[in-house]
Order: sequence, then structure tokens, then C-alpha cells
Amino acid sequence: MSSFSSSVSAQAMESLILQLHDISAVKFGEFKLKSGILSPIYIDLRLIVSYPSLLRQISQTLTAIIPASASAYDLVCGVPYTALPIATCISTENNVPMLMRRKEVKDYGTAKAIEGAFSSGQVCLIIEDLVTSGASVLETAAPLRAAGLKVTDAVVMIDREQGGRENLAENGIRLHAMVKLTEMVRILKEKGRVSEETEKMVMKFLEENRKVAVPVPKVETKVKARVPFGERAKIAKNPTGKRLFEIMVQKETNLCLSADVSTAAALLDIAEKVGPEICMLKTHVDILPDFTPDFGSKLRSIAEKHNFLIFEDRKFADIGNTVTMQYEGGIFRILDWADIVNAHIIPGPGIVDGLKLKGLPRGRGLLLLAEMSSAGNLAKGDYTAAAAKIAEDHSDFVIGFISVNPASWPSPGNPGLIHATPGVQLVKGGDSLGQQYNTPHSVISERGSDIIIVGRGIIKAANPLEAAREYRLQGWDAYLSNCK
Ligand code: 5BU
Repeated sequence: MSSFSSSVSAQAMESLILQLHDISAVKFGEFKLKSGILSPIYIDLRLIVSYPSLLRQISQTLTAIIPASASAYDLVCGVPYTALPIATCISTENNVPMLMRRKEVKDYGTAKAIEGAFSSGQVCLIIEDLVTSGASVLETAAPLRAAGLKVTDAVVMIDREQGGRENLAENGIRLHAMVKLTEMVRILKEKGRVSEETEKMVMKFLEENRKVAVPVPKVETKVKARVPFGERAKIAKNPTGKRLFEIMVQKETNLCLSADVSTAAALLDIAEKVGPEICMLKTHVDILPDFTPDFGSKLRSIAEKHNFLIFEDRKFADIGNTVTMQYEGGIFRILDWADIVNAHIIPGPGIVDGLKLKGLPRGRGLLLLAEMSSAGNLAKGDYTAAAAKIAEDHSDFVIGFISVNPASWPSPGNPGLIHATPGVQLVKGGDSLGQQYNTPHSVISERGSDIIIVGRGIIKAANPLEAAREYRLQGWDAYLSNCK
């Protein structure tokens, strides 16, 4: 293991910042960002490769800022691409081996996601140039962790102070930044490089953009010790609910993939690839333009091969008589291939009776929508309590709930019923249409859910299989942490 000392003089730091300004790695003006917004500051640290002396100083400074308490590393890995030369310098100067993460892994089966020699259990320090939300550090941590490496710390040149530190901490990674962006702007102003007016404008911009991040309310509830899934399998009344618990134990996964891809072909493809990582695969069959009647049997054979259940997220919401027809008939014939469906309880318990009439003889299971993940939804309080009551009354068919914060429910409820939660990504936040994300750790170990349902966090990742592995590890670790 290597050891780094910690201390950088204010003078050395100032000199570095001035040099970054000299080479225009930090620029002031009016710049259009990828997101379309106009920014008064632009940072491009790719330029440092053209200034070897500066690159060396940066690497030495990054080495020096690691606190002694977090200074033992077996390996370093830079976040591609800008941080790669920095990581190389840190590696050679400190004689610590380096790893490289491949950004594009074309063939999931054979291509390596990480280049270099390592063994499972070694500690890897992540090196990054600029941290905003922390997402790119997490994307690099994911394959490293999936390969059995420990990732606990990341060292970064500039922290934009836009939630990165908190998001990384949430994922078990401490952030060590050479300089915060606001500090950097203040120093440039002090040294006469920018006017007071520019400084104010940049500070205002940074403050306003900080507000763009979707605030996620702090969860106060703590989960008491869990009944392990294996025990709950014995309590579950419904055969599909029982099987789901058993699969989770056998495969050590509480991950459900929400396969919201654009075609049936792509869905079958991702089911085949990610199948070994999941306990359940969730579909929205009505979004598939190339649906054919053999879709169900094709998906079922993949599910059998990889031992996962199929959950059609149909969200039935009509009177009992109508849902019997919607469940069984039409083009999709959901009853024939979906192990599990879900329903709103807005029509009252008759909807459960209707679905049960068709589903129970086939051994199928039902999840009730007790809560939702989207901002401003109305499924709370008495509504959630009513869902819990209906589930208890029909626990031969109802296998559990779509829920968001079951630890906050007044009663812990029947342990034979399962909780599955959508709105999960490695970083807290949301999308532009009201979706709200919590992390696997927060969903499972703080909010007391059992299954994480992940869509875009996996399917939009550069490498969906690796992303699925990372979610599986995080979800399962969070479950185990409550079992102790
Ligand atoms: P995402 O890409 O991880 O945001 O996808 C979430 C999926 O879960 C998507 O298929 C939604 O339809 C589904 N979902 C949800 O997001 N929130 C809810 O409350 C319920 C379902 Br119920």
C-alpha cells in the first residue's frame, strides 16, 4: 500500500489556480453548456496535457491533499478521459499501480471493463478532474466494485459544489477536493484576474444552478432489524410471492429491472443479458411497437433460464368486471405470461376480486400501488393505509406493494408481503417530468423496502450489465446491513 502526506500551502494552491487561468482552462464570458443554459464560467481541464509542468504540480497537489486517515491505496483509477493523465502521474510518482476503466464496452460477454492487474478486495482510489453531481465518479466506481475492488475515496481537482460530495457520501465514497469552485473564483478575483462584477455573476450562477438539483426530503425513519427473506418465503401465502422471496435468496439479488426499452427485440435482448443479476423484470408491454403474440413465451423462456419473475406494470384501475377482461384478453394476453401485475385501489377492493378470479387459479400474484415515486402524487396517508388493509384481506393473491417509504407506515405489516420501490438511481435527484430518485441504500436500509426497481439507471448506462451488477450489489448490501 502507498502512503500520501497531507498539506498544501495556500501559496502553492494560488499558483496552481493562476496557471489554470493562464492556460484558459478556466474562462469567464458567456458559454452555452450541453444543457443549453448560458454560463459565465467555463472549465476545460483537458488542456493540462499540453503543460507537463502544470500537470505534474496538479498530480503532486492531489497526492498531498489526501488526509492521512484515508491514505492507504493499492491502486488508482482515473475517470476517463480528462483524469487519465493525472492518474498516470500519480501512479508513477507514488509507485502505485493504476487501472483504466473502459468507457465503451461493446461485447458484454467477453470484453473487459477494467484494464490492468488487480485482485478482489484491493482498495482503489478514484481520481477525477471536476465533480458536479458525482455521477461520473459513480460510473467509474461501479465496474471497479463489481470486480470486487473496494472504493472508499475519490480525489478531485475542482468541486463545483452541486451535490457531488453528498451524492458520493451516500454511495460510500468520501470526496477530497483540491479546491471548491467558489474558492477558486474568489482567489482569481483577489489576484485581479476577474472583476468584482464577474465574481458576483459567477457566484449567482453557481447558487442558482445549485437549486436545479431536486431536493429530496430527509428520511427520519430507521428500519428495525429485518426478518430475512428466507423466513418471509415461508410466511408468504401466495405461491408467486413465495417464489419471489426464494429467488432473491438463491440469487442474492433484490434488483428488479424496469426494461423500458423501445422495442420487444431490445427487451428480450436486455432480459437475456441482465437476467442473471435480477429477481424480477418489469415490463410496460403497451410501449412495444413490435409486439407479437409469441413475445410472452419468448420472455418466459428467458425468465426460466435465468430464474427471475416477470412483472407487467399494467397498473389496472377499473372495476372488477372490466379488469378481468383487460388481464386475460386483448392483444397482450397478460395473464398468459406475467407472473405479477399491479393495480391501483382507487376502484375499491372489487378490482382485487376481479383480478384474483383470473390470476389465482394460474398461481399469479398482485402488487397493490400503495405509494408512488412521482412528485405531488396523491397516494399517501389514508390511501396507503387502505391499500395495506386490502392486501391483508387478500393475502392469498396480493403479494405486496409498490411503496416508497414503508418504514414510515404506522404498522410494519405482514412480513409475508413484499415491498418494491421504483424511482431508484445511484444519485438522488429526479427527471424533468416529476420522477424522484433515491439511492439503493436509502430505499432499502432507511425506507425499509425490499426490492429496488431500476429503469434508466441501467438501460441508459454505457454498460447496462455492469450497471445492473452495481445496483444488485448495492441493493443486496443494503438489505444485509439491516439483517445484522
Ligand atoms: P426509471 O427509468 O428508473 O425512472 O423508471 C421507473 C419505472 O418504474 C418506470 O417504468 C415507471 O413507469 C415505473 N414506476 C415509477 O417510476 N413510479 C411509480 O410510482 C410506479 C411505477 Br407505480
